[in-house]
Amino acid sequence: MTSQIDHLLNETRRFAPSAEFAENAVASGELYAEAGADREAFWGRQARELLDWQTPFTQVLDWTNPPFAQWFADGTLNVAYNCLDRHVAAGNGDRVALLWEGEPGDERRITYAELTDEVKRLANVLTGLGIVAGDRVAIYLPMIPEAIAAMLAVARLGAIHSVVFGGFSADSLRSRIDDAGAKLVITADGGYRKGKVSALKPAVDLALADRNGSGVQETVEHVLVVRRGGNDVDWTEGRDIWWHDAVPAASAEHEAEAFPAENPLFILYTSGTTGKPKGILHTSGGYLTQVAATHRNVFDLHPESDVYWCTADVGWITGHSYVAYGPLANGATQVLYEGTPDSPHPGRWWEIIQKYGVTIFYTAPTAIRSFMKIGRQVPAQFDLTSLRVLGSVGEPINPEAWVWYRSVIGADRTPIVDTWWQTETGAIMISALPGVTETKPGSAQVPQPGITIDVVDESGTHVGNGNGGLLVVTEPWPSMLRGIWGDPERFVETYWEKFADRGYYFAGDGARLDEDGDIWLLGRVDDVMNVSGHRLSTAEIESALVANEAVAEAAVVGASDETTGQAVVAFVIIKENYLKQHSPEGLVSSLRGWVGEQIGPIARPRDVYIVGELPKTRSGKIMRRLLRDVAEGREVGDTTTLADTMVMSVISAQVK
Ligand code: 7RM
Repeated sequence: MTSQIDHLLNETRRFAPSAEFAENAVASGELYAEAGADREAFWGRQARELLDWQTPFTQVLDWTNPPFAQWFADGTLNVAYNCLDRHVAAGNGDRVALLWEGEPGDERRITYAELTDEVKRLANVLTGLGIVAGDRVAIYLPMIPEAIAAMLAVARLGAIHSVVFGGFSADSLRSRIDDAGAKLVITADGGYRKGKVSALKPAVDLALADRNGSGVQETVEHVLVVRRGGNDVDWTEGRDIWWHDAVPAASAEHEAEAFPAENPLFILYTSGTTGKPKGILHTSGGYLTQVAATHRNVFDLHPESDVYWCTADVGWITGHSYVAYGPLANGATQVLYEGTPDSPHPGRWWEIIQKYGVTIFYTAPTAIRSFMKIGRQVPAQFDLTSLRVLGSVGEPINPEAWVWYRSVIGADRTPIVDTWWQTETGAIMISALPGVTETKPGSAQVPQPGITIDVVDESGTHVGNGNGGLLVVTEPWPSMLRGIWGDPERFVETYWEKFADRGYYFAGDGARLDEDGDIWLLGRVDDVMNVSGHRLSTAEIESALVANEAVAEAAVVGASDETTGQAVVAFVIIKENYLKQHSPEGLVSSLRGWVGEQIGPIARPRDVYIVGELPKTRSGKIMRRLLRDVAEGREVGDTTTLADTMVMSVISAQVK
């Protein structure tokens, strides 16, 4: 079998950084040369310059027991000290850390001095509740400042947090609490979502209770509850504690103890495509080094003047690395927003950018495409001229969405950084540097300085420019996952066995190197289609569909086919005005022809289904596996990780 993925779509637009941007950029092209000459020396310098170490490390990398890496192992540091106290000590205590905006429009501005004070008090509260280094604490909160404070207070004690996204059910919460053996849960009564209070505490109560023979949860001793929603909650005396009773009353004196660089920092569960969630484990010194370095270089952060906003929830890795740890380690000022993009009106995000003068904005392609669907007249009502860098993460961003983002949101002026990385990689691995790279819409571009990536065939051989294959990381990197919580065998098997003889990390994504060696992500390898022996990527056919003016969103899957092995089946959302003006039959046939013209006859979809929604995870990724079930006429599989579980029954009905 060949892993060559055929490439058919051609993109020729190019966007070079302006001379002015390049001149003031924090990262220059010299970083590549430095890292290329001596990778470990490069990371050693980053770790020393970006972080404060209590005990300096003497060895950068220990890779004597692969795939179990140790970075900066004999150094010690405190992660929370690096995100808080040292900025205050350096005279930046009055700098705003968090510009928080609640969904109803309430706001809080929290300086570095204030956040440090709050985290110290909370650390004292946690110590009083018996939390010590190595203990696990589950955090189940809305996007409020207390979520950040909770992560940092746990880190300050050398304990391990497991943030569970507030949209997850009591069952998901229970399995994550059980797997980690959490001793404490930090939650809220509720938070605001789409104009209403969405309760959280009742889900915690359910998760800890004896239900369906689960037995009462046994490791959790206390539940610390923030009042945010104002909704009524049940109370378990002796177990439950109000944050507002405990934290303000605690002492604000707390000295941060230093821990070894390899002290675990957090567990974050990823659902994966099948089976039980994996608890991805990250540690301290290497993780903080790479998130700080990439946050600074990729977003061209000037902490004294920039206002940064990453829209991810802290329940995802993007919220860990680029809301909590990266920005705070770098002393950035950032917006934190509680609610949904369209509440109470479709211009809410643009209003926030205008209000706070956001200069760096980082979001996901799925959000960009949903704004494209609404139309440019909404952002046009707001002043977005403060923006100077735009970022994308989470899925391949198709060239049409990339160009729309740059032109409508970025006024044809801002560089775009398309950042590829994973929960497992901890930090950005592939991206443009905005003052250096000439960008191509749809390409994630190049490995970050100090990161080594390749695209290989099934045997691990480099495919060469102009070819597609499997994305691998060829050398260990500072923020790499250190394991799967409680399951070292699954860690080795999932990521390292495929290319064991070469020692490569297998990311599970398909990618292509273009003629210049720039990287184009092609989607998950599991989603690649094989049509008459041609391996076609989901990303390319979806890009072609979205490039048609009638199409707002598209998902493509391979369905088994008697003659071609697999056939291309497309699910598309049509823009409203086109739906009114054209017959569905006409749209379907013109889209089949369109893909044939754009890419080639081999990619022409056998079926095109017009649907109202696509199945997405709560972090916005399309779940093609479920669409494949529909396309092959099977019963639809497990839908529990969907943001909206009704979507699949609607799609199944539409397809019939
Ligand atoms: C950060 C995050 C990881 C998977 C990854 C890819 C996909 C993420 C991009 C992307 C193309 C990108 N972590 N992915 N970023 N694909 N271009 N810029 O999303 O663990 O939740 O997902 O997401 O398939 O393997 S994650």
